[in-house]
Amino acid sequence: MSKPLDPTRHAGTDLVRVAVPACRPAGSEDAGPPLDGVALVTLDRPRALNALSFALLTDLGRIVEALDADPTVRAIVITGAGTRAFAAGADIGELAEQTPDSLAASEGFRGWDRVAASDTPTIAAVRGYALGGGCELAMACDMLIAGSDAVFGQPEIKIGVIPGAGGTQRLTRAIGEARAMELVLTGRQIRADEAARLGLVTRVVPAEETLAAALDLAAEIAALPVSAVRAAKAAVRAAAELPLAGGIQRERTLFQERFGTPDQVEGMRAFLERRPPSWEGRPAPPGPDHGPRARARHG
Ligand code: CO8
Repeated sequence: MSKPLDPTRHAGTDLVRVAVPACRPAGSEDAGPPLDGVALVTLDRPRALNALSFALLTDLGRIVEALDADPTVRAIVITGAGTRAFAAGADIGELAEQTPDSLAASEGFRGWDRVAASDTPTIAAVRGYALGGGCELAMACDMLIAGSDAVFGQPEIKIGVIPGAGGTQRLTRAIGEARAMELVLTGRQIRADEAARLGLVTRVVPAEETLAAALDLAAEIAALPVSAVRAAKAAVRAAAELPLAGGIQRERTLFQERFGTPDQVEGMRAFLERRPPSWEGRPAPPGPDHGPRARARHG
């Protein structure tokens, strides 16, 4: 059994580690100070290639829920311990014991669902295998940074089942029906470069830079006004969930709702006054090189 999560301290468990604020990995070119607003969640069963046991999935769901409710957390990176795998799928030893009824009653699916439901932006940092439920977890994140050693696939067909945590739906939306059909019906694994060509990943980076690249992306997002980031995420997500007219209407509503918010008022005023913005709940960043105008002026 894993240790219970202390949501007030984001303590993590034996199976899912948490760091808030996250630090760039030791040995990175620029390790630097902790990354304000960035949480790092690490699936921690490296000897089983971070296979997603029911206990791990329960911990993951609770941890992401607690992070998502914490206003100081503005971006979440999810990765796997070690270099061999993000996660090689749901735990097949446990799955082998299941029945239709036990799965229908299972809380396990909540792990994936909670990540997908997060209002806080999520980024998967994938090295090695992201297979089955591992690929589905990476796809449940908003962005996906792949190391050059990453391998993706939905191999469930080879063990007599099908993807069961969103794979048939998210893969199809990400890469199109014909390509998803081939991968799901054959269980073929694809390497990072092919995944990038198909549009499954945000970016491929050298393997050893994967986590740092994901954390840097998270820090870039965490520096922006959180209310606008959440609205932007909701609008992009609507594209996958609504027909075009409904999605455009959702975007329009979210856009209009920005007006009169402290971040909209401050962001536009700061632009016009040629000074760095001071986002809600946070002090203005030091120095003259902040804000869209400053950036434009300094190239
Ligand atoms: N489950 C449990 N244990 C695993 C898993 C897994 N998915 N994957 C790897 N392991 C374990 C191995 O059993 C092995 O343990 P041990 O050393 O104790 O024998 C250890 O990890 C290392 O694995 P290998 O020795 O197999 O390493 P290789 O380098 O030879 O192979 C592979 C690596 C190719 C990744 C191989 O391990 C493999 O094919 N793994 C299974 C991949 C797979 O089929 N994944 C899909 C699982 S089904 C699924 O994800 C459904 C999701 C929806 C479920 C919803 C439930 C609520």
